[in-house]
Amino acid sequence: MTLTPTPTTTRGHDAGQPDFRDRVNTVEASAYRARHHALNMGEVQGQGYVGQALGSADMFAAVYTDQLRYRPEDPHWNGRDRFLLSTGHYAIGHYAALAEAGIIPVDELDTYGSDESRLPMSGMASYTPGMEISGGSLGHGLGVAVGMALGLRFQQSPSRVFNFLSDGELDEGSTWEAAMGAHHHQLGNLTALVDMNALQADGATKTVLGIEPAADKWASFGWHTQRVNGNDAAALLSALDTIAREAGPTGRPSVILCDTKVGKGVPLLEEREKAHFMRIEEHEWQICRDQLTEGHTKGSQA
Ligand SMILES: Cc1ncc(C[n+]2csc(CCOP(=O)(O)OP(=O)(O)O)c2C)c(N)n1
Ligand SMILES: [Mg+2]
Repeated sequence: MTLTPTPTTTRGHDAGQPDFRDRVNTVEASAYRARHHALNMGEVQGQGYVGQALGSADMFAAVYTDQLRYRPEDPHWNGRDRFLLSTGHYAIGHYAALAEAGIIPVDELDTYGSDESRLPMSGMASYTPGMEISGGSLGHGLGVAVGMALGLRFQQSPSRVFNFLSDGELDEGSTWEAAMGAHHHQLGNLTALVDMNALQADGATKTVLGIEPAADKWASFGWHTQRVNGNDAAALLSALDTIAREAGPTGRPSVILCDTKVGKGVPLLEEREKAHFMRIEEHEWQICRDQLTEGHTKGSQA
């Protein structure tokens, strides 16, 4: 299936303020295409972190289509905002967003996870344009983001830093050291987005190591904290708008805790029990695509 990415040139929260409903539509359309990209990539390997990609597609789309400043033809442009993927295994979702952003070609997604591909199954900065860090060792992304945000401020850069984390990373002490550091240095140019999908490799997050009340924890670490339905484009944009109004070189760092549904948009996968690393049978991929398309068509008509 050929899916055309949204044309991208200059974008960002200061690139003009189109009508809010238009912005929501843009996010939803991009997330829908990204979900198809993720299914197509998953099919190449027959398995993978497809549930996470489907669950977090709205988060990626909200940031990439609406907030991030970047130049698709020049991913290393010094004036870009930085998007750091802590959770290397979410690379499949990030590649879908990078294709949507025009940073990597949509056709290249077919090489996902193959030998010699620029798109390895775990995100690696040295391989992929637009991938700022290699994030497979969980719990380190926020620390790198803090250093980057501090460095950008020293350079008097207006660029912002976004860090995508998983709820499993909230079980790691290094994340909280970084959170403390961000508040200490008053990194108003730093935004963390956490995929609160309630899932980890060993089962439900609440059974591995409880992290609730997560919002209270971030707030007590001095962060501007919001918790939203991470599959609701309007809620994501409102939260991001609130932050963008206040974002600056100094001030409180911000976090958005995003409650998402693993496998979102594909009922067959939303119901899977072993959801962290899904094995999907050959005949099921088309069923997944059909369910995704059907749900989207129904949603558009509602
Ligand atoms: C430091 C570190 N410890 C353990 C792992 C092994 N690991 C890979 S994914 C994962 C689950 C982490 O939770 P989360 O990212 O919330 O899982 P998901 O929502 O993707 O199921 C673990 C423990 C790792 N990659 N890095
Ligand atoms: Mg999780």
